[in-house]
Amino acid sequence: MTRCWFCTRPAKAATRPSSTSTPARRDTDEFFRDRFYGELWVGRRPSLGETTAQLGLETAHIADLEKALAELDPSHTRVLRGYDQTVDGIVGAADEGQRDDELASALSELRLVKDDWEIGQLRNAIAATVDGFCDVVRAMPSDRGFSERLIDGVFGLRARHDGNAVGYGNIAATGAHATTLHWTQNDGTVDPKDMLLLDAGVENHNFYTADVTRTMPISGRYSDTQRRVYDLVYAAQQAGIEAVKPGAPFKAAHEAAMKVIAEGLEDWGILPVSAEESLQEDCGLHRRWTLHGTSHSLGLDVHDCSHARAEAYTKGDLAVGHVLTVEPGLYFQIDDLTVPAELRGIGVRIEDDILVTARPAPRTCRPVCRVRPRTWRPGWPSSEPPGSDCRAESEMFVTHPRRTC
Ligand SMILES: [Mn+2]
Repeated sequence: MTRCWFCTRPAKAATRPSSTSTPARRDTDEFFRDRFYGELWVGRRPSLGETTAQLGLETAHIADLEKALAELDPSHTRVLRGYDQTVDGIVGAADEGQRDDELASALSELRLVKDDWEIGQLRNAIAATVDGFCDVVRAMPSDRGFSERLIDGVFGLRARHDGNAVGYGNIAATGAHATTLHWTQNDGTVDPKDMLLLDAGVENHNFYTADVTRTMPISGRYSDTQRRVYDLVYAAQQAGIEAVKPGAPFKAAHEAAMKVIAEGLEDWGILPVSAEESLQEDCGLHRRWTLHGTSHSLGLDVHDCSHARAEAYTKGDLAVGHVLTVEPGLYFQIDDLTVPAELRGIGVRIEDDILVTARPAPRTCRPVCRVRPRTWRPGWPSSEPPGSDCRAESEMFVTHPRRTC
């Protein structure tokens, strides 16, 4: 990384000449002795001049940063805080931070609608992610124990090879680990009779990330109980995706998915009240087993646009170009005595990345992966992908089969 800083300033103040020097080259001590930035240690890096040309922004040596920031008038400066402690510390916040909050919100809201280039980037990240899921299925033995690290590592290899890195820490959760929402330790021993919940996304070379989750049987075949939970979450996700359309509230997918979940739990005799009552704002007993929201914006960050004002995002309406996840889940903790013993320790989440389009777009309707595990058994994949019912007011980047991965 070049040691430069960027700052927008009124044009009249932008008098500092662009430096085209290469201060870290061989004629400096930095070249030889700086193990963080010296080129002898870390290799060639762009000069300030090269960086200025590449970005179209004025740059300066980082040694000048403190003085330049100290000269700024906080009442005429806004800082996107939380990214650089030095900048945060030197530039005071005016108006109790309100001006900075406005900047953060504005930047987030600019990212809500993705343009064609960004959509291409997300498709690129998702395609690599699909390949990563297939890699994992290919690598998993289905007839003996192995470590979750295998899953973590195989997906990580795809992410590093096809993209920049993983967009967030892989969640490679097997068995009861799947009931831990952010199981990133990934150090368990896999029992082939369990399911794998894999929540992972490749961050591509331009830093756009996918966010996909599949819950699949390690052996290639669900038990009846695993299938029952999977099918309910799948139905909830389909209902959520169907609710995604321009002009619909952002929360529509969540509400549609939760209705399916609550009704399913009522049918199973688990919910202590009716689904209708549970779905009331002041009740929500089903949330004991759903734990999280159904959707978030996706883009450069896995939780993109997180500083957008609620009225523009979570309490706003969907628009063409929004990209969001739809990812309901059901989690029965291993020690949850309020559910039948057979459900305890089962966690299922299914997640896809959805682009809001003006007209119904044909969904791809293909599994994330249809490869055989290393020890193939009949029943994998266990059903064909859905056919005629595959249209919605949204475009699925990634779809899945009814019951496999
Ligand atoms: Mn997600």
